Amino acid sequence: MKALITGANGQDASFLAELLVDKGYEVYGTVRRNSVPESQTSRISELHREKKVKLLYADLNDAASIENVVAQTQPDELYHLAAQSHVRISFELPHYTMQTNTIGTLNVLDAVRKNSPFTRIYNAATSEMFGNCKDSDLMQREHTRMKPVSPYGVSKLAAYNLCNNYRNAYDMFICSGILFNHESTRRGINFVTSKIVVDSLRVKKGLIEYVQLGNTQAQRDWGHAKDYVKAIHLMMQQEKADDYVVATGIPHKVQDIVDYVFDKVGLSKFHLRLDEKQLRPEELNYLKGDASKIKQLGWKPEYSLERMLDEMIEYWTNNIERCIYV
Ligand code: G4F
Repeated sequence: MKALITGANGQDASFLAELLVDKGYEVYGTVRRNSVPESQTSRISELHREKKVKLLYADLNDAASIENVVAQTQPDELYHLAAQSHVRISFELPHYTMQTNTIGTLNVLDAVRKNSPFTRIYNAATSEMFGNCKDSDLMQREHTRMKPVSPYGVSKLAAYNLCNNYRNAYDMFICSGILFNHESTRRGINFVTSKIVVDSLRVKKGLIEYVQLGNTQAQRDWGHAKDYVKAIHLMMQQEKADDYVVATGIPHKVQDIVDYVFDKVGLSKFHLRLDEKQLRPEELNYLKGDASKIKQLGWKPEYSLERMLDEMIEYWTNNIERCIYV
């Protein structure tokens, strides 16, 4: 089996590449040119060095480059994970976010349709598409109404709709995973879980005075990226393409993460400050996903939130010096 992963250096892509290599796949991945080349491969350097993942330059905003990699590799499975994935930054870069996430996905769909129509496609959709909609039991599932509250969410919903349209119109195999928040030691440090862990350790070391956050009352359904890439692979092995929610079903406040990490690291509530810059013009307040559909295929998450946070605290305790300020 041959797989192509767009955005090979992302958190999910790096775990997925490891999973696919373990399963005996020939794995290709796209990377964008970066003036700091080590940033292009930081999360997959080992797989790259050992030539277990072959890297190709491509950019979602350059349709010809996407077409080239699809035509060149003709993969059995294409995992489309590349995106501008930061919600708050999407308010600062709305055009770029729409272009990359929506038109970029269209570029992938067209490249496959024209050059490799039997390739199965996975599309990285997201719980951010729901916005503040929920069902009467306060959960989100595949058919919950979607009304996003960020340019990121809008861009992903448009891409999701394009995927469903291409699946029906051209009889293509396209699955979307509606993934709720998922973290790990490889999570970027400008996402809230990593930021809380890293900045708490910096406070403890006397490098900064406070952990500065935006809205700590928002609730998210956090899982582990390693568990979620197994769900991604599983949905791609089904006879029929479909869309699946991937979540734990357990919501927590951002404040709960702060309390847990502060307790573990040994900080008090006086080390937390509000950073107004981190408040979003419109906020998604509450996420709680119902993953019954993917669970019927045999998926279940293995990590608890606490185990994941412990893993992140341990990793960053040992690697804090390597962490660049953002
Ligand atoms: O960690 P976050 O930035 O994740 P967010 O916005 O929920 O998005 C992540 O999950 C989505 C799935 O639902 C993905 F589609 C998306 O690509 C991304 O992976 O923020 C989580 C919560 C938000 O409510 C935010 O307002 O934490 C709150 N928050 C409070 N202070 C903060 C901060 N978020 C960040 N990044 N930085 C803060 O200082």
